[in-house]
Amino acid sequence: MPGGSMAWFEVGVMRISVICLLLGPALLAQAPAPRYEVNRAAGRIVIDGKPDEKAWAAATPVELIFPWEAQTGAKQKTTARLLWDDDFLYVSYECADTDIVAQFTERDDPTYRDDTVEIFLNPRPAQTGIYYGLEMNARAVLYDYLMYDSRYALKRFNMQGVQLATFLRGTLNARGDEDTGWSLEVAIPWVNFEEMARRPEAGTAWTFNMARWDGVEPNRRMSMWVDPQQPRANPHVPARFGQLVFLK
Ligand SMILES: [Ca+2]
Ligand SMILES: [Ca+2]
Repeated sequence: MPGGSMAWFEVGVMRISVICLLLGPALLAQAPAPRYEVNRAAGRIVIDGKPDEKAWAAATPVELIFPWEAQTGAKQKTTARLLWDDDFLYVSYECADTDIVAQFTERDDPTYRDDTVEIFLNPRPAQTGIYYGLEMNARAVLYDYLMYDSRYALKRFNMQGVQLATFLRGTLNARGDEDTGWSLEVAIPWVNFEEMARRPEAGTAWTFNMARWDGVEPNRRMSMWVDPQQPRANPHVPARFGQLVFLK
């Protein structure tokens, strides 16, 4: 039958594709997931964009990496730190930046087009279908959402009681001069996660990743805590999140 071999060929290709789809996540899962051990905040943290309180000294700094060499934006350093207490998860970012640019001003605007830092939190790592996203620009504007199936950012979900501030060492949106950088502090109340998980206790493990979008089109660059191993910039790979382990 003339069509027979073609049909067999197509089925064969389909089988190979299915095998690749099945094996892909398994192969990725073999790479050890990085682990961030988050310490308790020993003292009060004032959310003013400057992570200079004594408590921050106890937080382990991590530097974001640049997974996508094809991007043309400058490779500017970002250092992130996390802490927790009974009420909040605290995250700070320190961003070296020679040109601070951020246009969006309203909640849930697409802040990822600005100079922005991001965190993705999965409080129930046994599943990867849904997680929380916060994308915060240099003006301290929050785009928060529930990410469903790595495809649908349900932005009408609004977190309650988030405290967020930035501090700029430079001039916002003035393109002719040279800036030094900006920093951000955010405090996220645990109540926002209560439909998916209890408040963490010592030993609890969530998963998460962090990212930064930097630069102005056409020269932009995304940096990440954990490389999501994607051909193009895409942080929405919850199977590639690292561990967030809460310490006493
Ligand atoms: Ca502070
Ligand atoms: Ca929202």
